[in-house]
Amino acid sequence: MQKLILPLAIACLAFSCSPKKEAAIFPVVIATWDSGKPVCEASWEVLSQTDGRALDAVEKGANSIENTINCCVGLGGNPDRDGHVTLDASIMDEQMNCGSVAFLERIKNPISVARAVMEKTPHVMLVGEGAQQFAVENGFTLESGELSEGAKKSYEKWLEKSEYKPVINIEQSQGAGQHVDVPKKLENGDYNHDTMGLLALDNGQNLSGACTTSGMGFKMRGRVGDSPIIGSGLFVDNEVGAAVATGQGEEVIRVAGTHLVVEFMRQGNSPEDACRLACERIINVNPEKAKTFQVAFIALNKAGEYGGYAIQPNFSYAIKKGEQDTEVIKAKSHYSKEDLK
Ligand code: SD4
Repeated sequence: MQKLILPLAIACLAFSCSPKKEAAIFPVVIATWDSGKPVCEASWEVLSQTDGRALDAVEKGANSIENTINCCVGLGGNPDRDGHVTLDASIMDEQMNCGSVAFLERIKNPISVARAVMEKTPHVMLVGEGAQQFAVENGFTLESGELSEGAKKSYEKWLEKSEYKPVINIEQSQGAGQHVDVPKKLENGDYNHDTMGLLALDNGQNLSGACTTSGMGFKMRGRVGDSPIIGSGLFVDNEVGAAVATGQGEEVIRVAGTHLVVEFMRQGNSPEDACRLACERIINVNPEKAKTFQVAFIALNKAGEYGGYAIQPNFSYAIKKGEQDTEVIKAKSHYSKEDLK
């Protein structure tokens, strides 16, 4: 018997036959939330070209939503508790090149600054003033910093409810004013997020990913979430697959969420199962607390298979491949609406 197995394995390696896997389907792009639909379509303009690169596709998709006014991505997003919009973004290509920016203010396209960090510096991450300075030096416009109409309104409402007053000499006031919680949910009952994460597999069968956000609305000034942290908000391993996260960033950071998803895929799990296992890892940290926040992952493997999974219901993601129209898929979740009643 053993005599047979070895030649079979060698033959399989030589002809790269893998009996369980179906032929890879590409190009394909997936993106978080319903708002991922137009984002997938923007990415498709690149991916549909024979030599369209996944990296260019995810940057284009991310730019397309950064250029619109919405609650949670780009300069139109909800501000921090002191009234400033601060942006986090990361990007990663098929060669493990990666770049990110965090706590970036007054720059419209953080994902493109993250790409510039990746391509023009020896570093992975730039933050705050330094990131802004780098952006301006590289031709990005310094915008006014004014809040969008929608953000102004939500901020004023939040101020009323939280009664938050920025404290100048915080050291002397022994932390007064710092006990205001970041709301897990917004006024309309939605979870306080809608980060755009997207993953693409191009015609050359290469993977890339991007993640861009204004983070949790009304966060503490200086707070950075998972989105710009490679291995937490985004991870791409061109041998295996890629994953991106959305939701309560702190919970994703503590388990290095997207790296975990990719490692679960490496162990042979489907993208959906890998996302589910990573959600379960987070839930196991504190099952009671996990009932109160949302975390969701989406993943795409080298064969073009994709999936998503969330802790709470109502997470969706968009997918575009081949000639098919972009589809929005409701992801499975650990908890159902009934569980939470
Ligand atoms: C954060 N993960 O800053 C981000 C927020 C988010 O959908 O996902 N929004 O924690």
